[in-house]
Amino acid sequence: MRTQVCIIGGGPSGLILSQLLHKAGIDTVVLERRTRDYVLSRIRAGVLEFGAVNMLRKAGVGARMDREGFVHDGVYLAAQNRGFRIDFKRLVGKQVMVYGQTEVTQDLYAARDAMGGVVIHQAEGVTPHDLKTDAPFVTYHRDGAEHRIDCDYVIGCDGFHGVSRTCIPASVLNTYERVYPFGWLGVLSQTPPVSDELIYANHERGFALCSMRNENLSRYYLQVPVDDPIEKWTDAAFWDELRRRIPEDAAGRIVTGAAIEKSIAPLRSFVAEPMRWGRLFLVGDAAHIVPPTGAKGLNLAMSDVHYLYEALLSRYNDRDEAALDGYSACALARIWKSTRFSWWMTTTLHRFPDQAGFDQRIQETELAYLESSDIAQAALAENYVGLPY
Ligand code: FAS
Ligand code: PHB
Repeated sequence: MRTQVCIIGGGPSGLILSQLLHKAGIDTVVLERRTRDYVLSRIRAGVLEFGAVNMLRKAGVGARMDREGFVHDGVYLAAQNRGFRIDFKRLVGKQVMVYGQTEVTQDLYAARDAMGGVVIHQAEGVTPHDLKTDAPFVTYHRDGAEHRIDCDYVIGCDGFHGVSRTCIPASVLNTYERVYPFGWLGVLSQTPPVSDELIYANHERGFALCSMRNENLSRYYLQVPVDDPIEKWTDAAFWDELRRRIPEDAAGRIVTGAAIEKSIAPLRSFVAEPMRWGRLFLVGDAAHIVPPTGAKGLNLAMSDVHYLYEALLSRYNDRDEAALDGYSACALARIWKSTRFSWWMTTTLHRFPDQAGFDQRIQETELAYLESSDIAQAALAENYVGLPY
């Protein structure tokens, strides 16, 4: 088989890149290791920056999001049993969209099907070859046979544990990492959200986040030891701890219910440089991971796609490779700014194991300063709604 752009990974970044290129007349094939059902069973991000919203609309995939998503003008921060609101719309004139990554991925798959896009599932042992030549190819196994795809470019949209980043020689690749000494226990419950907008709560017992998916589907997170056995967190234990960490008025409104999904995820900041090796380009989690505190993971994948899509368009339409040559530096500039914001949100809102009373007071003062200063709030708002592409 031959295609112009071979994309490894059928998550949100691989799918939207394939969709955008297809709409521009550029041929792609997506190779996904898992079944579609498995990919769609993952519960992940919940907040879309306005840039990501525009990307989905541009890809012709925004209709259900615009119908069913929730536009949020702001967010609440809380500490010491009281909260205050950051008004994005008033401060920076922008908003965010609350619409789950699962829905985004579902909509992208539907759009690929509608356009006859080629997404090959259960592609095992995907291996890029000859990346430093002008005739790269990718091999994979499926149905007991080996297959080969010749292409112009290979795009690694295969996430943190994918194969593409490993194709960049260790002598060339630089990685930067911070592993946080805690995890997030996430719970999905068919209960009405406790608040009309998200609540990020700092508490001496640990961080809590109240989010949602729709008017009867709530998403909550608690900071917990990353090695906690999930069995320790019965529904009752979860709801009791959540009530302790958020302001009493919100705790009093919580409607509890059975968890329909419960999992503990580790938190890390990770950036790999460069995001290109010959004809291989890295996108999304294949190149970077942020702690979900800033709601940036999926949104950074979207801005990577924006830069790479525009660069491939220049190459194929105008035979101009300058933007491809500049992709890595351009994407990394925005990635590091979002990495900084996600690190700041995480270090300000979480309780660290070795944290002294002084550190807790500094965190509370950081939030008190935010509450008192429109300038400080505007800085948070411009990062949360998404820095310009
Ligand atoms: P993805 O990991 O989504 O997709 C990569 C795809 O490549 C997968 O389908 C995988 O099966 C496939 N693949 C991997 N190796 C392959 C191989 N060798 N061959 C073929 N296919 C291969 N972000 C937020 O903004 N907010 C959140 O709350 C949030 N919560 C998260 C919770 C968890 C548990 C995790 C893991 C991530 C979370 N994220 C969150 C980040 C997440 O949303 C990512 O940023 C987003 O999925 C990035 O999309 P992709 O880059 O497409 O990578
Ligand atoms: C979510 O709704 O899953 C969510 C929202 C905001 C975050 C992280 C996760 O910062």
